[in-house]
Amino acid sequence: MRQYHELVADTLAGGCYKPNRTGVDTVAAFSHHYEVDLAEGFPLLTTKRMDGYRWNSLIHELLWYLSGEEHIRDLREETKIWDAWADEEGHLDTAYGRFWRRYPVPDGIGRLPGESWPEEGHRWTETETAPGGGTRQVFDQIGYVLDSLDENPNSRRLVVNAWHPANAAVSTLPPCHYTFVFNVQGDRLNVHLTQRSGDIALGVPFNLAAYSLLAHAVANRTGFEVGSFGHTIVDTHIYCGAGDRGAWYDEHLPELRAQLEGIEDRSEYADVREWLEDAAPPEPDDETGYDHVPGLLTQLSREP
Ligand code: UFP
Repeated sequence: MRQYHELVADTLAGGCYKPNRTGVDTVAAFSHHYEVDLAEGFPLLTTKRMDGYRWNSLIHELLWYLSGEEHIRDLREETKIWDAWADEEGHLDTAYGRFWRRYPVPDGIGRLPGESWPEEGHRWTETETAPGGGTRQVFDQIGYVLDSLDENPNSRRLVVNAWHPANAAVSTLPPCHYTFVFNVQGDRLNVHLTQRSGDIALGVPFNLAAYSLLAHAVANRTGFEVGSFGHTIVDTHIYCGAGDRGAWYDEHLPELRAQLEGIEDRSEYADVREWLEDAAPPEPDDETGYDHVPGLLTQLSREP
């Protein structure tokens, strides 16, 4: 897929070296946007394996989000992708689906003290029992979007937000793909996803496929033609260090190199291909672990 290969190429050509919390260093770049017209075909990468267990995981993860569950007891019957982030009982503090379907709302939010929550707000709110006892009010963002697409499809407020600052501040993995917007143009339903952090080799291929699938599902349910998927990624990165997670990450560069082989117009990517052909996963220095930095920067500073 041209847009994905451009993302790889732009990050490698324009990115800079960036250590991060994982201990495996990245080549990272700031703010990339692309669009895919879903009416022309489904954006499942063919240059990377996305079938079998991987596709099954993607579907069940999306269904789990839509269920609004805050535990993975059912999900882990199907896929292990969230196991590492959950406790023995299956609870985890990353809360995509929970916030999609049950975003916490203090009673009377947005109102002055003493004023009541407007009647129409109750359509999508529910009172549920909080884990520690007592009750809390929650808001179903997906329900709101589906109803609005029926009743007011030209709305520019069809936002679903998975980011809760207080949760994000303490979560072991705050949402990467943290907000998305539905947008109708004519009879086409478009979806735009904003992602704060995108692991190009591992995460992004699944993120773009999952939201494209969601676009199809919502278009199907609401009677629109499927439109485009737009994706903005703030920190795009490729892991290339040989840190404590070792050989697993060393596969990213060779794998992306293989994927770029598939690009049709090779002239556009000549320098990136050259870079990739030369690049080897950097070895960590005994003392600092970062002795590959100068070499990496020299390679990255080549004029395009
Ligand atoms: N990541 C993705 N997509 C996801 C997901 C994680 O690319 O759907 F859950 C990657 C991005 C980053 C890491 O490399 O996982 C999260 O680390 P951080 O929170 O430090 O950005």
